[in-house]
Amino acid sequence: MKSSHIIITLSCLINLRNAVAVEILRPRGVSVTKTALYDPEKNFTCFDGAVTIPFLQVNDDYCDCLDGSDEPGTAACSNGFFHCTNVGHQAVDLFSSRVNDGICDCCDGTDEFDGRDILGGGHCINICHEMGQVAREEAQRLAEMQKKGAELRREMARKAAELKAEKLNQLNQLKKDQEEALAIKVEKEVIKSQAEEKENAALAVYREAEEKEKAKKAEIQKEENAKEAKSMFELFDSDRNGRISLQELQTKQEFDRDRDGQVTAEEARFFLNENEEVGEDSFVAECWPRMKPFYMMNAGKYIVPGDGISKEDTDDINNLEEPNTDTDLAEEENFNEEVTDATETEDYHEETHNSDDEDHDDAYVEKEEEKYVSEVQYNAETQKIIDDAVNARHEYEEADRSVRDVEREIRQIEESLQKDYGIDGEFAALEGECFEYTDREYIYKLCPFDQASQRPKNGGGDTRLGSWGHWVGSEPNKYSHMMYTNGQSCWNGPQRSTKVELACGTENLLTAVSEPNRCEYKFDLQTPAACNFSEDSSSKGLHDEL
Ligand code: MAN
Repeated sequence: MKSSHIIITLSCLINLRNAVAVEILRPRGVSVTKTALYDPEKNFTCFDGAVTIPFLQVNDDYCDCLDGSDEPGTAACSNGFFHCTNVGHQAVDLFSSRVNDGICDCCDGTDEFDGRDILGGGHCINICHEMGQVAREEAQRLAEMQKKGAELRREMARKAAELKAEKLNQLNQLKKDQEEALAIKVEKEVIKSQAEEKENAALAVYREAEEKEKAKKAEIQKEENAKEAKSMFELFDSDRNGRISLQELQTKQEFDRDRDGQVTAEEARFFLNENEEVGEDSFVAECWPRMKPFYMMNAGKYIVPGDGISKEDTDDINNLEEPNTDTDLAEEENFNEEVTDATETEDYHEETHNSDDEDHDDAYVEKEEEKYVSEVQYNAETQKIIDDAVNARHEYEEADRSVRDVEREIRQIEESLQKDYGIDGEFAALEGECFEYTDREYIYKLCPFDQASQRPKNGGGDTRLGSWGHWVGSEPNKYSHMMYTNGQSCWNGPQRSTKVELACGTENLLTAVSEPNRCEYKFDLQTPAACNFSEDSSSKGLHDEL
């Protein structure tokens, strides 16, 4: 059995202020707080109460207790713990497997009581004082940083409260503005309705006149079409018998629909509306409207609907002309030559010329009509009514826009007032600010309460890594982590998201960014807003074990 006891003389240092020498008798690897459980005058009962052994068997390098409590100072129990007192620094509980393993784990060297130090090549030496000194200085620095951070946090919270009060005032004012704007809108709407009622009544007279004018124009047009049709009838009725036959039409090359050089009886019949011959009335009413487009086409005109030509016919004709291949062109040239040689040539040209003129006339009429619609000259009284209505509409639109503007501002302020900016609103100051962090590949950007993004260093656009979602810190500090969600979709993966871990610091700084899982990012943000200073945390790490 190895020595089961050690006498530890502690210069018990309480913050290094009062040096008091005390002697405490306790087995190796036992903390001061557990000393009473190891009384050399009594048998030892395992902590789990299962077995009681003679005290001599404590630390005898044989594991008697299932909970390992009889071997606090040896490696005999695999589940035991060794307590390093580490006077001058922090006490530590080690797994007992680390006792006497040739590596100095405790800064006071007590875990290697046979003195071996494989790594250092000599004996373990007590370096607790030096380590404690460094730790205390670091703890002091941290405490000061946290104290300063906490002051800044208070300032941020104070400003947030001011801002909130300001926003509430603004909201009150805006609600009043909203009421006024709504009242004006209602007023303007009434004025607009009245003005438009008057305008409609005044314009009704003009609309009626317009309709009449249009009908008159249509009548004139109809008459002109009939006149044109009659003159064409005379032209085609070469035997002057008052009827137009298939044979008469077959002499007119213009009706060669398939352009094979001759007008067949079928082609002629098509233009005579499937009749063998027609009299003037049928010609005027049914045949000429069918024929006219072919005349136009052969004169190289683009046909527009109207003049008794249906939209379908017009489209047919125009579509016929489109696929004008080289062969088509050649054929057309031949055809024109033939026409020039023919006896009807003069008539043909004359007629073409005439219909050209009529075309100009049609266009003129149409233009005039349009002009009439858009540029009607109203009398002074009507014009005033129209102007009043235009103004009333304009003023109503202005009033409506004012209402919408005020409502938008109200919405923005209400949204901002509803946002959770921390216990004291301390995080509010981060809104509107953006922080960047650059690694080897990307420039990361965090705009708190807005969004997180990533931009390749060597150029390229921003990738959205998430929009502000909610606080996700676990209790008691919900405000330790932020979550930004619904970022750009990852190829074959989830939508990007970012978790921001907040730490206390004396300035707002993005200190690290990583991507622990593909398209899931972690940002580390330092900010005074995260400094929740308390006396406990300020003194943490400064005490050592008595
Ligand atoms: C981009 C970046 C990366 C991400 C991959 C996923 O390259 O957004 O952060 O891992 O896309 O394909």
